[in-house]
Amino acid sequence: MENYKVITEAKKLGLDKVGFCSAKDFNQNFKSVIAAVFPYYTGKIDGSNISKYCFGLDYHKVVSQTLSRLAYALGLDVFEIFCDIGKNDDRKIAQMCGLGFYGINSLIINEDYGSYFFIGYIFCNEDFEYSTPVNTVCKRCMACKNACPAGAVRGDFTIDADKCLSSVTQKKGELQCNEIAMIKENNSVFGCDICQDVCPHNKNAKKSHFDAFTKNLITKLEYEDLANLSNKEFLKKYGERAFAWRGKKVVERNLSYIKDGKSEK
Ligand code: B12
Ligand code: SF4
Ligand code: SF4
Repeated sequence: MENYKVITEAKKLGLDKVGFCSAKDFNQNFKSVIAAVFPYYTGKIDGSNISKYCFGLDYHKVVSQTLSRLAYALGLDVFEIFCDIGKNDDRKIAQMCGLGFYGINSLIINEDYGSYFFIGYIFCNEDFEYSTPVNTVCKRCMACKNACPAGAVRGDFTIDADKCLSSVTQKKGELQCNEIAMIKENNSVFGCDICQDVCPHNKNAKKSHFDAFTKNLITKLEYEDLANLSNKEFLKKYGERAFAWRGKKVVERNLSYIKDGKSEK
């Protein structure tokens, strides 16, 4: 299949950055990968206590619906769509597809959207002219390493996922004292954006043009929003949001730490 056919159909769906690589290193059952970026930045919002990637609708659904439409428009019959699931390394695929470079914060960054984008892709059996992988890296200013509240940014393009606040906020069960303190200090109900917010590549990041990520945003949660909801009601109210995927208990727990932290002051 000609690359331009994919590029043209992708543009109609709002996908302005797509790339192609061989599937050989990622999935033996397919020939090629078509990857795309899904920007989610909505501009500076004060007072939020959840991560930017959770402001809009759940990206897993948005990405898979958009890529399903693309696969349909291209007439693909055998294909598989991924975003954030499965054992594939999404960042490696994006880099191989020419969609961005590695940051010290371990994320993939590009000139247009900084690092505020999701990565989604289609495995298929078409032949393409493959993109040139991006072999540059970020500015290596180390602002992310210095700002990380968990000391999780190692400085070699990897992070210590166990320490990472984003991971802590998503963990089920009881948290350690230092983890609770980190949630309180950073007012983090779900996710963490610190190593992205300080990155110079994000200074002029373009805003998202996807309605799903720019309309009906939830940028802040209060303990009272959840307090009287049953699990079923929680899912009804927030089920389409990415912060809901670990269930009500995790979000409520984090909110309770923040609420307690405030009353102590
Ligand atoms: C597990 C996971 C997490 C874990 C661990 C993250 C991590 N960095 O490993 C936690 C919960 C902490 C997490 C947090 C976040 N995540 Co996450 N996460 C994933 C997931 C599901 C798997 C990642 C994984 O397997 N890591 C383990 C190994 C592979 O990572 P690693 O040790 O860092 O290895 C890298 C380096 O070795 C590097 N590398 C290897 N060789 C070389 C050579 C050179 C020269 C260089 C420069 C680099 C390099 O490449 C490897 C990755 O490609 C991916 C989706 C997927 N399936 O890929 C999303 C994904 C990485 N997450 C994503 C997002 C958005 C986030 C958050 C921003 C969300 C938030 N706001 O809270 C944070 C960011 C934290 C951070 N600084 O990384 C996006 C990133 C998009 C982007 N622009 O890069 C992804 C790709 C999901 C998606 N499809 O959009 N995440
Ligand atoms: S997401 Fe937060 S805790 Fe995790 S590496 Fe980045 S700054 Fe550190
Ligand atoms: S803050 Fe600096 S070191 Fe960290 S990813 Fe951005 S440019 Fe690289």
